[in-house]
Amino acid sequence: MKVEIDLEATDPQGRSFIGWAPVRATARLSEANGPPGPADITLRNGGLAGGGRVVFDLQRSDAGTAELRLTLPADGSEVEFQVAGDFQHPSTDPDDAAIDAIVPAGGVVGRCELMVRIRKNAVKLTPAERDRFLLALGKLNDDGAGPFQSFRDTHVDSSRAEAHGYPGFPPWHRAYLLDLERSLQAIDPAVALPYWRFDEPAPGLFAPEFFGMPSADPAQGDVIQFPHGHALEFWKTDPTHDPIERRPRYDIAVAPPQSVGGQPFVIDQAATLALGSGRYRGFRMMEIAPHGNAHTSFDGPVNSVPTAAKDPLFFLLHANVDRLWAFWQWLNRRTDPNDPDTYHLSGPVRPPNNIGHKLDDTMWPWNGSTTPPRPTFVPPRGSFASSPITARPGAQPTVRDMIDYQGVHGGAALGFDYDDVPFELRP
Ligand SMILES: [Cu+2]
Repeated sequence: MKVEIDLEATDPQGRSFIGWAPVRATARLSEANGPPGPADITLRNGGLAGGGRVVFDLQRSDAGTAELRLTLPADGSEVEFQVAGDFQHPSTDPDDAAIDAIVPAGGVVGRCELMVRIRKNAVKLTPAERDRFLLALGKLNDDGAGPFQSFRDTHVDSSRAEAHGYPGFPPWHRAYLLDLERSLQAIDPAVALPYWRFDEPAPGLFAPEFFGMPSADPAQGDVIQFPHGHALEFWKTDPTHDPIERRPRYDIAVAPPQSVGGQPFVIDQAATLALGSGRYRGFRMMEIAPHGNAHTSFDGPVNSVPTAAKDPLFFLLHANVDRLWAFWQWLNRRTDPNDPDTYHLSGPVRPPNNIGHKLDDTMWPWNGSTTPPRPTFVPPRGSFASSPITARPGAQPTVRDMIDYQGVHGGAALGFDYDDVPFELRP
C-alpha cells in the first residue's frame, strides 16, 4: 500500500512551506495492494528530532493534534485534511519537518517532507539560518547592481506620506517587508526575514559574522567592518559607492534606552502592546516610540526616512515593528478589518496626504500610480511579488489585504508567521 500526501502550499519544484496557519492538504491511496476496500491510516509528525513539527485537523482550526486518523477510499480518491506548524516548533533547516502516513501495523506507507518556515528573533537563529539569510540578502544586493536597488528606491522622501505619519504606516510596511521577503525566497526559499528585538540586548546581531560594527575608533568613520568572505562584504547602498555606515548611539551590550529626557524612547514590548488600550487609533502611535527612536538609536542612513532602507538593518528593525503589530492583533483580537479598533483612519479626511491609508486603498508602488502627491515614478520591480504557496495578497494589495495576515476570518494566509505569535481562531 502507498499513500500520496499533497499540500496546497507547494511550489513548482515540489517544496512545501507552512507557518502556524493551517493549509489544505490531501491524502490518497496511490497503490492499493493491501486487502480490498478502504484503508485506515494515521497521519503523524515524521520530522527530524529538533526540527519543525506539524499538527493536523479535519477542519481549519487552531486545535490541531499530533495525530489524525483517516480512512482512504479504495478507488484512490482524495481525503482532505488541514496541516499547520506546531506553535513554537519551527523548522531550522529545509525539509526537517514531515508528515508520515502510518498503517495500523506501524509501517510508514507515505511521507511528505516540508518546512515550517517562520520569522524568528535574529539572535536565536542557528549559524546556518543566519548565513542562508545573509547570502540571500547579499545576492539580492549583488554589489549594488541587484534588485535590492528597487527596494532601496521605494522607501524614499517622495513616498514618505504614502507610508508614514498616518494609519497606513503598519500595513504599508507589512507589505514592503513581505515583498522583500518573497524576493529573498526566490533566491533561497528556506529564508524567512528575522527580526531585531530592539528592546533586548542583541550583541549577537551586531557581531562581525552578522550585521557587524564600525571601527571602535569613531575617527575611523562608521563603515561597517565585515570580515573577509562575509556575504555583505561588498554590499553597496548605491550602485557605485557607499558601503554600509552605521554606529550605535547606545551600548550594544544592553538595549537602547526606554526613555530619554523623561520622554518615551525605545519603549519595551509590554509598554508598546499597552499603547492605545487595545485600540488601533492609539496603538499606531508606536510609529514614534519605539519605532522612530529605534531608527535614531544609530548614526548613519538608517536614522532617516529617505535613506533608512539602504541599510539592511532596516528590514530587521521593521520586522520587529510588524511583529509587535501582529502580537498586538493576536492579544486584542484585532484581525477583522471592519472593526474600527482593528483599523481606523482617524481624524478628518485630509487629502491628499492620506492617499493610500484608507482601508480599501491600493498602495504605492504596487498599484503603479504615479499621480502626485504620490511619487512620479514606480521602482522597476513593479507589482507585488507573488508567492508559490499562497495567492494572497495579489499584485496590487490594499490596506485591508495586510490586516488579517493569517486568514483568521477565512481565505488564505499571506504566508508568514512570527515565532511568538500563534494562529488562533476566536469568537
Ligand atoms: Cu522605520
